[in-house]
Amino acid sequence: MVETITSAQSAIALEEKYGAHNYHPLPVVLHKGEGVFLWDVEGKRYYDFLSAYSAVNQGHCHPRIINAMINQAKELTLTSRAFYNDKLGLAEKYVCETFGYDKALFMNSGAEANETAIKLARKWGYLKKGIEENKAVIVALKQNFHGRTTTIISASTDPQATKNFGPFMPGFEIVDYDSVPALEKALANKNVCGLWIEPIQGEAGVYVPHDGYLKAAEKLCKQHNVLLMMDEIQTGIARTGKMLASDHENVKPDLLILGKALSGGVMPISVVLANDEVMMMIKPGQHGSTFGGNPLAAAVCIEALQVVKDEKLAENAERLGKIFRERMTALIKKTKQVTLTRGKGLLNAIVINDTQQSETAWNLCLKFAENGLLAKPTHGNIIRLAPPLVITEEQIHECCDIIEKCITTM
Ligand code: IF1
Repeated sequence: MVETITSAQSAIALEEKYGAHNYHPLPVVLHKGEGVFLWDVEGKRYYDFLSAYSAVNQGHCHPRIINAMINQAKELTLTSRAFYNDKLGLAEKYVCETFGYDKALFMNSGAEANETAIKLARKWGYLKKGIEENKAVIVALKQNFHGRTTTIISASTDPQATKNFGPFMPGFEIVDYDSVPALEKALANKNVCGLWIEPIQGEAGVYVPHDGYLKAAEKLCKQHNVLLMMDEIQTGIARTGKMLASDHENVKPDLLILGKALSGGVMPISVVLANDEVMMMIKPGQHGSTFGGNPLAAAVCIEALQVVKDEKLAENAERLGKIFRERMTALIKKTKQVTLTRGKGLLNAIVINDTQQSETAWNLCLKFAENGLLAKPTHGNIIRLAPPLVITEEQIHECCDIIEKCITTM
């Protein structure tokens, strides 16, 4: 007989005993999700202000996405890429037309998509830019987060991500985020094949660069014949108020890296988009994945993106994001507990008046949970607030009331 979980305590105890301790979750055991809401095993309802790290922009268990998944699952789920299937081409065409690129390469996790972009940039660097073998350099930014593979963490500046996981992959140069002079200097090196950027640094604490930074990066890349590799895994798919965060500055990356909400959170789907000059560098047998581009993912991806367009989620994020930040700005005037709010669209953070090492943000998140709202600190004093994009104006105000009440009575 299959065991079932009857209490929050027993669920937590099971994970503690049998699961690796690679996370420190809030003590909430979730059982069900619908739209902006989650329910725990005791039936308590919460507003979700994490959205599975922006993977469920379309809301939990969106009926259209779930239906697309079920219908495809009944037909065919996986063939491998040893054969063609009748869904992959449709998804490739759909994402190419949506984002304006010649070709798409589907993978699964965000980390894999970044790995794919690194390989593409290097291959292009050797074959097109004429970089000497094994000398290619990718420029990355301080406090970046691109995933957790050994190559990706080789570009990380966070000791949590790197300590005792060496030796590391060579070929990365790390420069200051949001500094154009730093890019000018780094990209002048003739061995640089790619500049690897998050348009807003999520894990670092929702750092929004100054207006014009991405445009300047794009211009410098063109000037120095360097590929602009944009990691929009967290910022893409309407989260920041446009389909892509790059759209705010009319920037068109050479390599566009997407994941998370590309599936609406129902399965891992990621993709790298590029034009032929870059994508055609990879020949049969040189890159791939058993699950990448499977027909189930293809069907889900098309529906997940169509929902974003049909429900105008970018417009909703843009409009409600403004209201949200206005409310937080008003809160800052009322209390000394919050010092700053920043973000774009519905990717926002508040900074608590305390040190990075403090537990204030954690304790505040516990209080949010008690009051029916789920969020998670990114650092000791920063809380990321990112609800599903299907949230309504009335709900945003209700959530701001909860946040305000918790903070002012802290
Ligand atoms: C975890 C943060 C979010 C990402 C960007 C690639 C990936 C991510 C810009 C890798 C993943 C996640 C993973 C999650 C925590 C999380 C996160 F707190 F670290 F910053 F979203 F806010 N590029 N972000 O944000 O994608 O391989 O995970 O599919 O626990 O690691 P993945």
